[in-house]
Amino acid sequence: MVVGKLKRNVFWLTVIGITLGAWSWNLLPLIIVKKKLNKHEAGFVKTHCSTDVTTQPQNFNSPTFETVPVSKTLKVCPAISDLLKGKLNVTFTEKNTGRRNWPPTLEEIAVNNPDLQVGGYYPGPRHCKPSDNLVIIIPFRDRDKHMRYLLHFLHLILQRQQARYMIIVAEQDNSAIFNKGQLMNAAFDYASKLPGHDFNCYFFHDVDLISENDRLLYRCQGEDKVVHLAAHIDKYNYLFCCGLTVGGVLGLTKQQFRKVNGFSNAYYGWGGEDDDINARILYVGKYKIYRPGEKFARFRMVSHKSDSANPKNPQRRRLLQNWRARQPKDGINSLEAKVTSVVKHLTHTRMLIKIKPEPK
Ligand code: UD2
Ligand code: MN
Repeated sequence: MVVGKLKRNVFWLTVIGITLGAWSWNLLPLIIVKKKLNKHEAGFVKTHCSTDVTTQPQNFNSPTFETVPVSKTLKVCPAISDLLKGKLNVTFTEKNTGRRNWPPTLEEIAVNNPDLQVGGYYPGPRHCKPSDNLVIIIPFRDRDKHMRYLLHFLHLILQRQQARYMIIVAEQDNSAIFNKGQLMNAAFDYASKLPGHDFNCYFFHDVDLISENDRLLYRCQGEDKVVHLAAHIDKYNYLFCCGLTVGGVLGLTKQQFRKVNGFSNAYYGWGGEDDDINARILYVGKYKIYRPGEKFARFRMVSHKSDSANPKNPQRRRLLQNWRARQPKDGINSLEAKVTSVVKHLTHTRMLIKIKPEPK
């Protein structure tokens, strides 16, 4: 009797055990997927609704970020895309365009670029695999018109170049003196950690510079060279002179930017930060600087006055003198700027960044 009861109990316990086991086994993949999703979302849903006047309608700010996996079977895109047009008609004068409004609005730019995904992300052409995974970082405050000119031209250029890319506008969130280095570093930090992407090439891009030729490629050139594109600008009669170093449009791989410790955070106001990173590139990274020839590398600068909150930095020469002593501990490893919001428009990711106040 007792033995029979024991056998029955063992039987039922086994049945319950197997049922529970199978149930949790079925649930397991679901639990894992959910965990991944949460992790994935956490990277993107820092997004807040924007109060910015240039904000697009809410549906453009969807909190999800669709990353389209690039098929492994695709061939790498040709080194020179056959979609390139060459010289472009870059104009800032409305009457030269035959349009009613110039520059276009963000909504119009989005409509002109139907393959963009939220955050200003373009996954690359459908039929080939781009060689780089590119991020364009634009330091910004109070230059709305310039930004729309740039976004209008740059999206079209990059898509014809068959790049896979994302555009980030790194906007200073306070009225303190402008600090371009901190904005660049904060945007690099954000982009280089975005889940689902492995951005390997970063172009730091003044908002007011437009390439006049789409044959000038936004592409990194390996680990031993950094790329300086903006050596010939209409404002300076296309002469590479007058103390220009690596300002304007500068491209580094992720590894190169980390090696030099990014930009210095110490330059408040106009000037110096470009010369400082120039020294880091040459003497810490020991990289060469690749400057494509003037045939293609020509830029127009939207004319602008100096910004009242970006006065010439009186400390810039003194700071530059001791760049080497600061470099190991002043850069992406010591960044104290705070990202206050990230808003994903169709045309770009807009980061608002509170920079560290200038030490007294
Ligand atoms: C030169 C450099 C630039 C930078 C600067 C000194 C070139 C071609 N450019 O530009 O890279 O080193 O000198 O700091 O060598 N900005 C705003 N709002 C502001 C102030 C600046 O958005 O209120 C951004 C914007 O992206 C602008 C950039 O910072 O294009 C550089 O400032 P700039 O255009 O006033 O300086 P510029 O033309 O002398
Ligand atoms: Mn400028």
